[in-house]
Amino acid sequence: MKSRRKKQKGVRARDWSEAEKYDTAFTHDRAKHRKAQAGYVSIPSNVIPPEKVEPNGLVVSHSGHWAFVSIDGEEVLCVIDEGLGEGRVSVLAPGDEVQVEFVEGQPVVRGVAPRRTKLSRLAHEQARVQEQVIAANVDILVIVSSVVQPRFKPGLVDRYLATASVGGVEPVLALNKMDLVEEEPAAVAGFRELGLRVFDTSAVTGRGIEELRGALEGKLAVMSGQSGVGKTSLLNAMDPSLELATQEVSTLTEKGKHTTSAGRLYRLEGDIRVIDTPGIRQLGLWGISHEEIAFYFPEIAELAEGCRFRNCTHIHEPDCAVREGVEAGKISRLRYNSYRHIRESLE
Ligand SMILES: Nc1nc2c(ncn2[C@@H]2O[C@H](COP(=O)(O)OP(=O)(O)OP(=O)(O)O)[C@@H](O)[C@H]2O)c(=O)[nH]1
Ligand SMILES: [Mg+2]
Ligand SMILES: [Zn+2]
Repeated sequence: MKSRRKKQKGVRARDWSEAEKYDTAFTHDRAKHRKAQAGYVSIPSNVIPPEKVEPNGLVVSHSGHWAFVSIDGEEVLCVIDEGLGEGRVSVLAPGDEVQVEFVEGQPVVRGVAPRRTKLSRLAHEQARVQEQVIAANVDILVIVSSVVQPRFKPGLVDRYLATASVGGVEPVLALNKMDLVEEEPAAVAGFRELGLRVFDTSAVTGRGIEELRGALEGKLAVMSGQSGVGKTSLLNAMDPSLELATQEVSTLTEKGKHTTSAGRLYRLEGDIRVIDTPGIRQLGLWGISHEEIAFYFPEIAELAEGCRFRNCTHIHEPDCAVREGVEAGKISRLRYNSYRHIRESLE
């Protein structure tokens, strides 16, 4: 008779510690013996819903079915319950607070607590558009940009600012490789005027490193930016004992080589916790519609109250206070162009 039971969801965990036991005591049990030979034990799925999660661990890093979770100060390699996230590629993010259960000695991530804040982007994974959470429960987003090699991209900073705002994270800008130029790029003044805290840094000379450390003290932060801008180098500069791998940018294309391959949480000297992340090529916005994007440009939202039409897009309508503001120099043209680009990309 065919079994009517639905195939049970579970996790397949490699359990080498048990292998010896199976080999000796259970050789008569053929099924168990086969499993032991394959090196797997099967653990049934038992997901805990977010609101019921009582966290006992903090996700340090993860990949596929595995996660390193900090439990009582110790890093434990856990399997992730297959029922979590239902087919989503990224179920966890560094900084997630999770509940880990021990099933016959095997640690299993059973549930993820609701996130207080997050840094998310739109990702194309498994032929679907999905939310990719880069970091969870972070207080500060350090937008890392180099002034040259690779060159400064104000439009990318605008995308980060909107992303930080949606996720409830405070953004700061680390303007790195300042040892290679005389002056800040012109666009930076506009960001300062918007109230963004800017740190001129150099991982080579140590400029601005103490100030950046000061801003991160007692907090959980995430470093994000293009490849090669010096995210990992800044971590090394803040705590030389980390000795993390970095790599020079291509002299030909001035692009980074995607050295950091997975997000990972580090504890630095002096009560600082920072998540280093892989360099991004693009930052697709998640959780913002084209109608809403103006609200994430505070200076545009402010002037928009004076537009003739309530649903003014600030692109072609008559009596648009925003476009008048651009003409009058009250809104930076760079920011306005960014607004238009992002709006178009969301339509
Ligand atoms: N001159 C100069 N070079 C720097 C500075 N910071 C980093 N670099 C160099 O830039 C290159 C890239 O640095 P990484 O720290 O690997 O860059 P990353 O942002 O972590 O790159 P991914 O891991 O690929 O995302 C390395 O050769 C660093 O030595 C700086 O302040 N000044
Ligand atoms: Mg790196
Ligand atoms: Zn308008």
